Amino acid sequence: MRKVTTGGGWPAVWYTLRKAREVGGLRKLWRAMRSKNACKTCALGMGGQAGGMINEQGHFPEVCKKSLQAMAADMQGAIRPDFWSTYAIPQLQAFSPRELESCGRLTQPVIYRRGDDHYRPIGWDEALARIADKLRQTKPDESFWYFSGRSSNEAAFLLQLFARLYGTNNINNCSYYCHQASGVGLASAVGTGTATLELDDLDGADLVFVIGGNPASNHPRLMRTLMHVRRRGGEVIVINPVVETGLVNFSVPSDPRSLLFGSKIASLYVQPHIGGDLALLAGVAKRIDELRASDETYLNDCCEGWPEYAAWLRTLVWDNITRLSGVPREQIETIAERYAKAKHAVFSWTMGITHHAHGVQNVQAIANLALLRGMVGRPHCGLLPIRGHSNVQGIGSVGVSPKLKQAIFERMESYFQVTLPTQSGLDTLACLEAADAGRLRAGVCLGGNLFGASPDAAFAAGALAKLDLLVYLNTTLNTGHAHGLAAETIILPVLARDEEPQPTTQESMFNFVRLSDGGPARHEGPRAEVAMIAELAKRVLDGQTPINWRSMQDTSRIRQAIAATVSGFEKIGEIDRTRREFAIAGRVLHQPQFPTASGRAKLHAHELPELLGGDGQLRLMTVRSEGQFNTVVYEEEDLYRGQDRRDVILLHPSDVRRFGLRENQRVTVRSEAGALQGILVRPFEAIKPGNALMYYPEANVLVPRHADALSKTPAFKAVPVTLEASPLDTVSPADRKPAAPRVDRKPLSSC
Ligand SMILES: Nc1nc2c(c(=O)[nH]1)N[C@H]1C(S)=C(S)[C@@H](COP(=O)(O)OP(=O)(O)OC[C@H]3O[C@@H](n4cnc5c(=O)[nH]c(N)nc54)[C@H](O)[C@@H]3O)O[C@H]1N2
Ligand SMILES: Nc1nc2c(c(=O)[nH]1)N[C@H]1C(S)=C(S)[C@@H](COP(=O)(O)OP(=O)(O)OC[C@H]3O[C@@H](n4cnc5c(=O)[nH]c(N)nc54)[C@H](O)[C@@H]3O)O[C@H]1N2
Ligand SMILES: [Mo]
Repeated sequence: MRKVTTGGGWPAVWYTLRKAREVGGLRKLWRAMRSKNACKTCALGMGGQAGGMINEQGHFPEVCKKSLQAMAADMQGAIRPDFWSTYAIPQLQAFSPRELESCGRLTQPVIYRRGDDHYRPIGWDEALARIADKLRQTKPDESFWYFSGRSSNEAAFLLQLFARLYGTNNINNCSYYCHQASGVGLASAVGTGTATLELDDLDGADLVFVIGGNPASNHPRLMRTLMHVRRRGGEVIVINPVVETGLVNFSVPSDPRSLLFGSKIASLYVQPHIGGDLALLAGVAKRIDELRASDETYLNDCCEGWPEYAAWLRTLVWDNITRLSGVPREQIETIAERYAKAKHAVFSWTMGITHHAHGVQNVQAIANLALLRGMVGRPHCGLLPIRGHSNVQGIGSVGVSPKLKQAIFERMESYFQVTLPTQSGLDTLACLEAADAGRLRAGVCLGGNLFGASPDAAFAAGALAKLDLLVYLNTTLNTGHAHGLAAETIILPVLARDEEPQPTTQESMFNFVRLSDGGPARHEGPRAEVAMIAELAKRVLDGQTPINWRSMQDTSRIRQAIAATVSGFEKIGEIDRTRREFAIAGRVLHQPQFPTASGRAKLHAHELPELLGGDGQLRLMTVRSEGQFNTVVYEEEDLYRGQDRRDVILLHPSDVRRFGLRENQRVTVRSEAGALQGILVRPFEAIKPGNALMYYPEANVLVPRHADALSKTPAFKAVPVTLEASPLDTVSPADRKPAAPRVDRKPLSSC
């Protein structure tokens, strides 16, 4: 398959038309996309009167393939009632992630009990009664509560409240697999865990760093902003071991000039080794110091640790920096020179930075570099973790975390007149480890795919299998429902955001709270998340707390509680009346006064880590393709990297030769955690030699459970692997298409 040379553009437009046909016409899709609901995909915060197509500055329309995919997925027909008796568990396990997603919408509660061959539909009353009974028989600290980032602030607040009053702090969200290192790193450096700037600030930036991310594919709407930085004569410096097509050239569909002629994005593209960022960022900082381009007044007045940090920079040896980063000294000097000239620099990053055993240190190193030139605490510059799920930030803000902030804890106790548990709670990976050790009995998952998202897939399946009860609240089927099976597993079907009967709210990565109106249900059967959570809480805790759980089915009642207990969210209490979306108070830093104990920012010196992998090994990153959203795969091909299927490993041609391999030869990829057989070797010029790329979630078989000690985020992007020729050898061209469904498929859903 040929690799495209530009991201976005006409393929994105044709794709819109194709998706529209699949869901019953352009008008239907357009109407769905225009409903006033925050966009379901990334956390850029699209919303407003024309729904997922207007950003916080009112730019419209922004076509994004991802939001269309997510919308079309929710507009699918219902899974047919005979699906459950037709497909036994081993057949569900044989479905690919894409096949599971395209089975259709979940509309009935279903139950699987160990020893059965199939899931079986059950009534709502029976499902909720069984869950409530089991929870009442379980010691609270033998349960865990996992949240994905798609649900509303209201559902998240209510479920964490229920779990705490039930008696546990084992409450966590997908952030522990995502941006936790950003939260921890930012808090240690500047005192806040979120972006220090707002969307408007980007309009004045003359240099944007894009580090360890592929926004052309994962945050397409950011591309318009990057295009404008270049049009203004500014710079975009990309740091990534892979030259991602869309970061070189992108056609912004809503901009006629860009759509026709394409837009240059990166003005400088730097390729470190996987895990080489810490050395690279330290090298840039060292050069800034050598050039005397640091802002001494700011560093002395507004920061702590400058003398120690400066002394450390001066001890660093260039040979070490270039060896550990994989970037030549001249290129590091070029980055520093361009940064030295910038007046307003923004530093953005994503998973290439956080998915490492030194993820927090990576984030601190980015903050160091920004602080060095006084780029935090002024308009038009700052630190910008580019978030993943559309409401992952909001879910964290309203209390989904093992430890509540002290202020929220106290206000929740006094507002609800309750006593909250104080024992320490477990992060996401720790929950799986506790389950594996037999210390947990029950789990509740609000959305997401805990099995598919976790490292070491064999371990994750084994850990979940040790539970007595696992409850999933989901919209569609995913690999977790097939492989993450407890002795009793119950799936409860939920309404998507734009089908909710009441308004809900979400928070963007720019700390902006959006209002979603909801809309008519597309299917009979799924229930609103809040209604279901309130009902379950009533069944488990009725009479034991002063809370009237039935009244908590009302989302405006929950918003009153959030307004009273979560600082910065006061305005959410009036949003039903005012309909005014708002920026959360106290987050954006336009003055160099930091919410740390001393009021100053802090610089951190680090030990530079050795590159992973010895002789005969490659460093493997596990990433997203252009056609997937996390564990949900919409298309097998990856247009931007020129791949027609997902069971591939991408290597630099020099590594293909070095290991004596051939294109399309099948290999076994082996790591400390496991092995994947029959993987096709694909030469890929765009990757830095010594490094390799595979697609998540399939590659989670290979990812060990090594996590960053400070943030508990697994090192999904740094897995040493070896390759062995596979007995299956080379694939014939006819076999190059994605594997045909391995089960006899009847029509799965009815529209
Ligand atoms: N289409 C689509 N959009 C999405 C998602 C999706 O799955 N599909 N997921 C959403 C979510 S939850 C998230 S968190 C974001 C994820 O957004 P990204 O972080 O952009 O996604 P990844 O595919 O994990 O890609 C990470 C990038 O990091 C680079 N990289 C890998 N290792 C390193 C390294 O050591 N150093 C550096 N500098 N770079 C490295 C890879 O080459 C790749 O370009 O996207 C969100 N948006
Ligand atoms: N190897 C490797 N592993 C990774 C990563 C990686 O880059 N490499 N990335 C990590 C990252 S960044 C993340 S964020 C995690 C993702 O982890 P999760 O958030 O746990 O997983 P998703 O695949 O986003 O969850 C998809 C499911 O969400 C459900 N869903 C969709 N909309 C709704 C809704 O409105 N309500 C409810 N209740 N359910 C809904 C659907 O049923 C769908 O199947 O994976 C992590 N795992
Ligand atoms: Mo994420």
